[in-house]
Amino acid sequence: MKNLLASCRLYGIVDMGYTEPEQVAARTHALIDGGVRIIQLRAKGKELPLVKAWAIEMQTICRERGAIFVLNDYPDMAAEIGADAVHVGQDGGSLAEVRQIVGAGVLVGRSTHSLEQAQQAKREGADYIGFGPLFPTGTKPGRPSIGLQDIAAAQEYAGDMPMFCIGGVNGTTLPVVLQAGAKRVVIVSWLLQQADIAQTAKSVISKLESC
Ligand code: TZP
Repeated sequence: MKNLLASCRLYGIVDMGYTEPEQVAARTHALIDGGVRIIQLRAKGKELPLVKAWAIEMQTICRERGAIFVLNDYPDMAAEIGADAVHVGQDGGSLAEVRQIVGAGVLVGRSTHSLEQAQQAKREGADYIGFGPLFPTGTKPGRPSIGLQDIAAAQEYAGDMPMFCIGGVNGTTLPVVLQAGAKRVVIVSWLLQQADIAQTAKSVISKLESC
């Protein structure tokens, strides 16, 4: 699983703020068709039985098709349904506590919003980090953007811990994000709003792999 994670350049999120329940499976398939091999369910503010049902749906597809399924926020549920990975925010407790809940075989990712937080997550042994939001984004309203200036330093500190730049990444901003030193990105709203998610993901991955 760690080798597969290391090979991932584009991280996809099925965000239920942009996705109807009946689109969960099709969007998971479309991301995988487009070459995305790490896919998160993000279902902020949704009822837990619904989150669990979507998580099982996505985990089943990801397992069949060789992608990593990440559940955002709920380590207990991640353990219960056998998710490949869990992603926690800065308020999600220590990574040691999260690992205690999910067990050794489950990848643990952490959101970071500064160079210091990225360094802390690496010291805590995160399997990967998100780094951002680089730009203001409606997907995380109210969260101040951190800009591009710390990407290179964070990337260097991260070493072989995959670091995914996130927040306002789209077809227009991708070139400057890459110029700033990003190697991996998460794209949420822009990707989900494309008419052809798979084709768009393919084109983003080819840009990421050519730099
Ligand atoms: N964490 C930092 S920014 C963000 C999250 C979950 C949202 C990114 O969404 P988008 O739509 O790609 O800007």
